[in-house]
Amino acid sequence: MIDLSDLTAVKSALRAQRIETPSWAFANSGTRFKVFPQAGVPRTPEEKIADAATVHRFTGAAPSVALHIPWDRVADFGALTRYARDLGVEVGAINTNVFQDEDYKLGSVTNPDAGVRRKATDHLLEAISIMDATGSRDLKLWFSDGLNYPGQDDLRDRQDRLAEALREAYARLGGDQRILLEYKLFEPAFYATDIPDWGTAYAHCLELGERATVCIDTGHHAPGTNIEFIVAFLLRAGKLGAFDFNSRFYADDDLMAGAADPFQLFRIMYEIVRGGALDPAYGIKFMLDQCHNIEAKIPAIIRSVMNVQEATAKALLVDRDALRAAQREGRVLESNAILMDAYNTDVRPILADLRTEAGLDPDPIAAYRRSGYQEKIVAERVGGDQAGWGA
Ligand code: LRH
Ligand code: MN
Ligand code: MN
Repeated sequence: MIDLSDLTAVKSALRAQRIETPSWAFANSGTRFKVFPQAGVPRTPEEKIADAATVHRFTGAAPSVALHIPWDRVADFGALTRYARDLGVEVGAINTNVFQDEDYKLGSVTNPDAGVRRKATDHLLEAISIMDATGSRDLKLWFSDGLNYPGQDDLRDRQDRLAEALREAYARLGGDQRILLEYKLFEPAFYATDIPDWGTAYAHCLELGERATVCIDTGHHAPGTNIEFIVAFLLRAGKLGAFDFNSRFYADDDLMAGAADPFQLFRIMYEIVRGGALDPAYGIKFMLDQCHNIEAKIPAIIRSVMNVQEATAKALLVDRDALRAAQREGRVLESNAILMDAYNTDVRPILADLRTEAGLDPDPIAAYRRSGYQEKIVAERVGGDQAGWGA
């Protein structure tokens, strides 16, 4: 059993934890078969930010919101940043979108056509200008680029084109800005993706330099992939920059973080704790990247934040000294039991206490339901926005 008599260190680590919400998760989304519109969803970037601020108001743990360009393009990003701050949140990572334009049918930065590559690279540079205006530190890059058929294009040339575009974006970074490079096994391309895995992302980040690190989207792997191994490896190499948390059963399902496999989320967070990377000062961005197609969006995002907190609390409870000793002595069953003891501890009372101590309601979802916010947005917002897909 875990000793819960002194939770000072665990609580202070949890208090410092920050989880970034994605603007697009507040908007309508769907599969390629159907978008089920919900009443009260945001129609503008400002309304998405207001919803993100609401999640922060009830959780106290989500003080920034990632934007996706062009979905969140506005005329004045300085004004949008001030608007966010007035509501108590910061603008977080700027996500690029080079996957929704006719021109990108055969790829964006890896397209065989130099003109298309120029257009895609210019979008990356534009995103950095938006970071200048919003004070965002992170440029998050995901490319849908890839091939459907063997022979369709030259696999190796595409890597050269990718490296060239990344170099140009990297050279444009200023101050403490950095690139977070995301990978994804497949989809929309089915035969070959230009950044299919962490190894490819890592190799490109190494070429770029120290301000380029890898973003792990938990839904972007083959079934059964040991994601905590990737976390441990990248942390050791100083190349883990961010997470896009979500759950998957089969593909890039984008379900609530911690819903499909809370044990996996715990194992990931254990490697984070083990690597000393939980402290916001370490610089890892813990983001959500989800789509709530059939469930109510704001409570689903609150739930996801809570699930990440619970996995983290369990990871913090692992008796690391005992674990190290058992591991060194090769006591296999005991090592495993030490980890499982932490995982099997009910940490919800700890988090409830923490919220109460912070002046929050111990049950954020119930508090949200009671707040009347949902009724207010349903009444005020007519004709909600679509995040971008399924259109
Ligand atoms: C790609 C992805 C990437 C995008 C987001 C909307 O599947 O995970 O992070 O920017 O979805
Ligand atoms: Mn993602
Ligand atoms: Mn994804």
